[in-house]
Amino acid sequence: MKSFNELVKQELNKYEELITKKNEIDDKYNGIYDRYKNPVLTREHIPLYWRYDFNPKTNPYFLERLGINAVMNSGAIELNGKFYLVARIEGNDRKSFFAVAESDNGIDNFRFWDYPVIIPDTCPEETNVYDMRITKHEDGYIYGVFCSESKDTDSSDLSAAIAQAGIVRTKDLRIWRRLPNLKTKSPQQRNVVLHPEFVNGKYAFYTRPQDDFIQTGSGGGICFGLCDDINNPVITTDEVVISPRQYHTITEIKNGAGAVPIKTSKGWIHIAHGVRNTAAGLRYVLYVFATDLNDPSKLIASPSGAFIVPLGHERFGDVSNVVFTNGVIARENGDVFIYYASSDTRMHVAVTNIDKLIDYTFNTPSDQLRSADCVKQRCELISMNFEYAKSASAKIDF
Ligand code: M1P
Repeated sequence: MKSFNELVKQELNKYEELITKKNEIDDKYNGIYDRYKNPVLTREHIPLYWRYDFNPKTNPYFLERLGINAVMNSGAIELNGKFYLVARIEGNDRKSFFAVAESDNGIDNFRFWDYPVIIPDTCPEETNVYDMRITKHEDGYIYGVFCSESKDTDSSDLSAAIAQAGIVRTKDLRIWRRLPNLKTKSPQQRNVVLHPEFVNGKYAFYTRPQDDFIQTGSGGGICFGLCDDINNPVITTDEVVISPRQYHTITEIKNGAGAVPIKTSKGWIHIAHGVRNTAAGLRYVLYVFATDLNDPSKLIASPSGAFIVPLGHERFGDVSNVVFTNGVIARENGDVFIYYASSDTRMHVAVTNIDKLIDYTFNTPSDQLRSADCVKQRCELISMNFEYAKSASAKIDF
């Protein structure tokens, strides 16, 4: 049997090996982005001193005392050339909290800071917090907007809950001040994102009104609304739908804003999630749309179908068949790092650049909504390729 010290050494070595492992591009090609082979964060990336008591007197068998179940849905930001993920960590007790992980290159070697994020505990009824979107706002603050979940005490159903948008702000990701939760006309809100610029001099939010904790009900999709005062955050305008749910598409059951939209020369590019139902349960995929630079409530491009779907091992986990994003880093040099969780279990990265993302967003044909029209659309592409292959300049043999 290994001694206490041997076990400690063994686990610390395993941890260091994992954290310092190099990541590599996966060979799955679509031209749009490169997926990386290894997850960037998993529950094994959580420091051992968050999980074990290292004192042999109080923990003679070196047992894990406070285990971690999953590391997922992470907000993302670049500060002073470093990449930061504000990850959702879920303990074995099912409660989520936030923690900052830092990397020099955004694709591997993410290391958590010593302590999790301490959010001021201002809502006694709040049971769980998760899925923080990080917005570097033009007012000079970094905002975190997250889901604040409480028990629905008016319901006789033990599991009934209420989701609201909690708001915090910081300058350095270390000291966070809590603002009141966002007020909207909807009884529940999840997947709320703060737009990085003022719109008509106001703070602008992407919302996802929902009638119930899980079902969006009458909620028509991803909405947009304005707020006069971030210290008293109330959506004073109507929440207008900018990316609707639609029958027989990837957003049929629900959708939700993902990362903070990316400002490009052609418009704001949004990477969101869409949900459909299947015999095996809900399937979450990522999709893209764009809104007008001057009026971010106006949809200007809607490439057809899914942008990222769960593949291979990504399909399995705590909530299988799910990919979810709430963090993207678009760098000054044009590189775009898309952080996404798979199956509510672990975090991955896919990397592209702004030119490819613009090309994808504005030149991918839109969903024709009916099989007959979709096959027509595909046949046009095939005929075009056959024509091109016959031309003198092409050297392609299909
Ligand atoms: O389990 C999948 C996702 O479900 C929720 O997303 P939505 O509100 O769109 O259904 C979120 O709770 C998210 O955390 C989770 O990953």
